[in-house]
Amino acid sequence: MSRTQVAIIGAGPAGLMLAHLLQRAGIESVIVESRARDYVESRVRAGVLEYDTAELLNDLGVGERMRRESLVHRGIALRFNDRSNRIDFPDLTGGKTVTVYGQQEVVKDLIAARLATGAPILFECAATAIDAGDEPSITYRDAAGGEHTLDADFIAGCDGFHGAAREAIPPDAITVYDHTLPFAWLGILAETPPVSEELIYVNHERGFALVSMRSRTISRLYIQCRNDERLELWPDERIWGELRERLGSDRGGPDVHSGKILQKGVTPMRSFVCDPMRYGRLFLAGDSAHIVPPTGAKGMNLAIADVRVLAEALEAYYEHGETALLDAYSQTCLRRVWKTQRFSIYMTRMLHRFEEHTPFDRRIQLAELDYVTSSRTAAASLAENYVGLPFESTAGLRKVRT
Ligand code: RFL
Ligand code: PHB
Repeated sequence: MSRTQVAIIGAGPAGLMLAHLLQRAGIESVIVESRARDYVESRVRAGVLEYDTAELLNDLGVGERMRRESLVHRGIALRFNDRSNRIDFPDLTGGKTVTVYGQQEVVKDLIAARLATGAPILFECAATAIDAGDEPSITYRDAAGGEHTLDADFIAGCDGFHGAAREAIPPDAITVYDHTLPFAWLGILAETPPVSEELIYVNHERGFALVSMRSRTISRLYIQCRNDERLELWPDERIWGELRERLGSDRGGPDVHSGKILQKGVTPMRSFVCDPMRYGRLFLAGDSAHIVPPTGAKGMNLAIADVRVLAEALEAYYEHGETALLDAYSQTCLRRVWKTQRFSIYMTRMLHRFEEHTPFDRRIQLAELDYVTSSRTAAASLAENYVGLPFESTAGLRKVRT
C-alpha cells in the first residue's frame, strides 16, 4: 500500500468525511491517524450539528444511528439579567433546526462505515514528513516505530490544530491570523439529565455558562474560567455551585442536579486562520487551517464544510482534469471561515465577562442581548448563522466542457 490518489492525514471529522465523499465519487484514499481507534472514538468535543451537516450524514447513508439517538433542537435560550429568552430556529429560518449528537458519535459512525467498505484507516500511524511538491508523498511512523512512505496525487491535511500538515508549509508562504481570548471554558460531562430541553447560553456577572447535553441522561456543562485555570482548584461541588449561581437556580432560574462527573477539562479559546489553505498539492481542511472559539458551536461544522468543497474540487479534477476548483479551494473556504469567525466572535463577545470592561461596556453588552432577543431581524441573523449558513456549491465554477 504505497500509493493512493489522496493521502488523508487525520481521522477526525474532516478526514473521515472527506474519505467518504471521495469514495462516493470513486476516488481512492488512505487515512493515516496518529492515535488509536479507541482514543479517537472517545474524545469528547463538539455536540451541535448544523442543519446541512446532519443532512449530509443522512445523504451519505451514515445517519441511521444519529436519527435514532440524536436530539433535534428547535431553538436555544440566551439568559441574562436572570431571565431566559428563546430564539426559535424554524420560525426564523424557514424551518431549520440543529441536531445535538456528540462529535465522537459522528466519528464512530464514519469509522464503522469506512471500515465496512474495506477501505483503509491506518491507526497509530503518525505523519512525520510531508512533500507537497509535484510528486507528493507523506512519511509516517507506525506503532512499532517503522517508517513508511505513501505516494499520492494530493495530500489532505486534516490533522487538527497541532498536526504536522500546516507545519510543513514554509512560514513565508502563508499569513496567519491569531487571536487569543483572555479566558477559557471549564467543561464537564456529567450523569445528570439536561437542565432544560434546549441549550442555554448564560451571560452572568461572574462569567459565561452553557448548559448542553449529549442525551436524555447525560449533560455537557461549561463555565467560563481563567486561561491558566488549574483543575485541582475545581472540586465537583465548586463546579455545581458556580453553575447554579450563574444559572440563577436560587432566583427562579433552571436548577441543575449534581450527578457523577465523567470527564473534566479546560478548553482555551482562540481564533486562528491560515491563509491560503493550500500549498502546492497539500490542502488543509478543518482545525489544521482554522480554529473558532466554541461559543458558536461551529468548529466541526466548518471542518465538514471545507471537505465538501475539497471533495467537489477533486471530483472535477479526476472526472475532467479540471483544476479551476482546486485553484479556488482556499478562497472558497475562507469566505465561509471568516463569516464563521465573525459569528463565533460575536457570540463570544456578547456572552462572556471581560475583565477590562468598563460599566459602559457592560451596558452595551446587555443592550446587545436585549436587542437580539427583542428584534426579529436581529434574532433571525443569529438563527441563520447558528443553524448554518447555506453551503455554496462550487460546481458553478466548473468550465463547461465542449
Ligand atoms: P480533529 O478532530 O482535531 O482531528 C484531527 C485528527 O488528526 C490526528 N493527527 C494526526 N494524524 C496523523 N499524523 C499526524 N501527525 C497527526 N496529528 C494529528 C489527530 O489525532 C486527530 O484524530 O480535527 P478536524 O477533523 O478538523 O475536526 C475539527 C473539530 O474536532 C473541532 O473543530 C470541534 O471539536 C470544535 N468544537 C465544536 N465544533 C462544533 O462544530 N460544534 C460544537 O458544539 C463544538 N464544541 C468544540 C466544541 C471543541 C471543543 N474543544 C475540546 C476544543 C467544544 C469543545 C470543548
Ligand atoms: C457542546 O454541547 O459541547 C457545545 C454546545 C454548544 C456550543 C459549544 C459546545 O456552543
